[in-house]
Amino acid sequence: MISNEQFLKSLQQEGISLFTGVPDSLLKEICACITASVDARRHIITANEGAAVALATGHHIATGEMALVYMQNSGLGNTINPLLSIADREVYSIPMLLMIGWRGEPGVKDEPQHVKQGRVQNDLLDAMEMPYEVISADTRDYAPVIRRLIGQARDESRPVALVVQKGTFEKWVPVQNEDRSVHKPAITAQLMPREKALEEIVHALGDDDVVVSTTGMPSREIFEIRARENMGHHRDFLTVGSMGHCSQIALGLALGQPGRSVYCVDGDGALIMHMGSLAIIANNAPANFKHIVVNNGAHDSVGGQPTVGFAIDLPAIARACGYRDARRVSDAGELKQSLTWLARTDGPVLLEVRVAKGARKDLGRPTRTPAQNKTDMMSHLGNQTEAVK
Ligand SMILES: Cc1ncc(C[n+]2csc(CCOP(=O)(O)OP(=O)(O)O)c2C)c(N)n1
Repeated sequence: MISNEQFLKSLQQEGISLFTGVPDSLLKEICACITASVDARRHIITANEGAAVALATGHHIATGEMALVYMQNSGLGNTINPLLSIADREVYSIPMLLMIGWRGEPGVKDEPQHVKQGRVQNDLLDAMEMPYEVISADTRDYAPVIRRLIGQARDESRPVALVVQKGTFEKWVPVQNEDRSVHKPAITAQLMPREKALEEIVHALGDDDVVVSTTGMPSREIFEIRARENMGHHRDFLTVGSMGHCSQIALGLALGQPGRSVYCVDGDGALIMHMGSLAIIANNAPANFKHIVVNNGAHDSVGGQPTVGFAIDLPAIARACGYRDARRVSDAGELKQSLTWLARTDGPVLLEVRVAKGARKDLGRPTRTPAQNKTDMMSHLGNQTEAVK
């Protein structure tokens, strides 16, 4: 395995002077090392991966230097437009190093939403004419790989990519008092666990209400709560991929099913990733749209890296976009009362629930496939759909 500190040092020695991106579970050790070791002004977790490519572009124009843009391969889609229409050699020709976590690599067991992405990833890079190299835990001599890639980025003034296989980096153990980031992890100890908040939310739902929940652990927890309580899974659309888009899936449902309440259970990282969707929801103003943001100030599902979730006023943002009303709660008593308020108030309406970071170690994964999940919900809504085994 590769030492995080040594790897970071190699990047810095080759001239990387800004670190940016959206975290990934497969890169969580190196991301944690960067967070702790690099000054916060030189490490910026962006709203989405495309924004990181744009930030790297601005950094190069301002300094003549190069940034590292890290992401899970799910984020590659968010980068295609800025890569091809800004950074590409045929446009502004901007050097940068992408570091891509290879989820769903063929032959490595992974969740359904990662399988195809992992299979087509290198073809996508080829189609973009992106030079790339792959490293793994066995790549002893990674320094020449970094040198070669960064050299090519600089000489040809273009983006290049480093693809990282699962298990490449050593476990990163923080040295006390070493954290140089100003994005200190949010203090969440006194807040309720996310799973407890989700339990309250599920209990408050009516039989006809449906849920569209966000990518990562919140959906896994909702699945387990429904299983534990024998409630069935047909009322919940668990958005396993497409981080940041669950609110627009919920908008589609709310507009198409005006007779029932649609609860969008969002994450702070996901909502911030495509925050413009709030304005579109408000403008369409479905009275049955109930937005709950479970805010732990972190990308908890991929390692707990900080978001700006606790630094912004989400209810004020929702109101400014045109939501009819919005509230914040941070304890279980307030949550119960506010869920009654949410059920009774015409939407679009938003409830921010501040919760603690962290999840159960033994949290499982949905046992219904995404296709079964869709069919279950469509049948529940009385819609024809193709049969799924
Ligand atoms: C486009 C994209 N980028 C990155 C990821 C990897 N990813 C999955 S869940 C997640 C964090 C979500 O954070 P948040 O919405 O705050 O929910 P939490 O996990 O904290 O409950 C990330 C970064 C992804 N699935 N898709």
